[in-house]
Amino acid sequence: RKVSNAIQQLFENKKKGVAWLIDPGKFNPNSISDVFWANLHGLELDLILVGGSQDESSDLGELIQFIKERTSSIPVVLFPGSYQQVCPEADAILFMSLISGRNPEYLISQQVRASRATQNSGLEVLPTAYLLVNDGEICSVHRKSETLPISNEELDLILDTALAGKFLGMNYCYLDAGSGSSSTVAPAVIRAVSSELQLPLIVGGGLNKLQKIHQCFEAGADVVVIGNQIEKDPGFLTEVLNFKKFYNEELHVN
Ligand code: 1GP
Repeated sequence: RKVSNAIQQLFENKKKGVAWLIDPGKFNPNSISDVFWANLHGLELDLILVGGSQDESSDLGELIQFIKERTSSIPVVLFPGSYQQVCPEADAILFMSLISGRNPEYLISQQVRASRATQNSGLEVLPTAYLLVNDGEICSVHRKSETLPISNEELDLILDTALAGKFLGMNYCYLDAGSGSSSTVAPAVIRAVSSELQLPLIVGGGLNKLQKIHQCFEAGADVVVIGNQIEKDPGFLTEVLNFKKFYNEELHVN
C-alpha cells in the first residue's frame, strides 16, 4: 500500500497517526526487546521515520532491513538529514525543502544532489514543506542548517510560508520544533496552519508527554512524530499508541 494513500486516508477521515522517528546516529537496537517489536504489530503504528542530522549513514540500509524484519507491514519513510541518506530499502521519502530558512543549501542544493538517487531508488516521493517553528530555541537541526526557527508568535509568517510551500506543489507540511526541543510547535500555530492549508499536517519536536500529543491532535495535526522520548523510554511509544487508538475511537463515536 502506498504511504501517500495511508496518510491521505488519515487526513480525510480525520483520524490521527503516529510516527516513530528512529535516528540512525542514536538508535541502539539492543535497547529494544523482541517482545516490544512483537507487540508493535497489534498497536497500529502508522509510520516509522528514519533519518537524522548526521551526514552519512553508511549502514542505513542495514538498519532499515533490521527494522523491516521486525515490523513487516509498517511503512518506513526516510526523513533525510542530507542527500546521502537516500536509501532504496525504505518505502518512501519525505522529499523536503526547509522553507522556514533562507539557506539555499537546504532550500534546493541538497535536493538537487538527492534527486538522481531518489529517481533510481523507486522510493515513493512525498513532497514536503518543512518548517522549523518553536519558542526561539536553537537545536541540532538549526545548527546544522544554519537557519533560525520561526517563532511560534510569528503566526502570519508561518502561514505565508506554509502556503508558499503548498503553492509550489508540496503535498505535505511538516512543522518541527526540532529534535529534543523543550518547546513545541504551539497549538495555535497548528490550528491555524491546519485550517488554512488543508493539507496533511505532520508535527514533531519535543513531544515527550501524552498531554502535548493530545494538544497536537486537538489542534489539527494529522500525524505526530516522536523520537527522543522513545529513545529514552521505549514504553512511551506503547502509551502513545494506546492513547491514539482511544482518541480515534472516541472521535468515531462522536
Ligand atoms: C525531530 O520532529 C522530530 O525532527 C522529533 O523530535 O526527537 O524531540 O521527538 P523529538
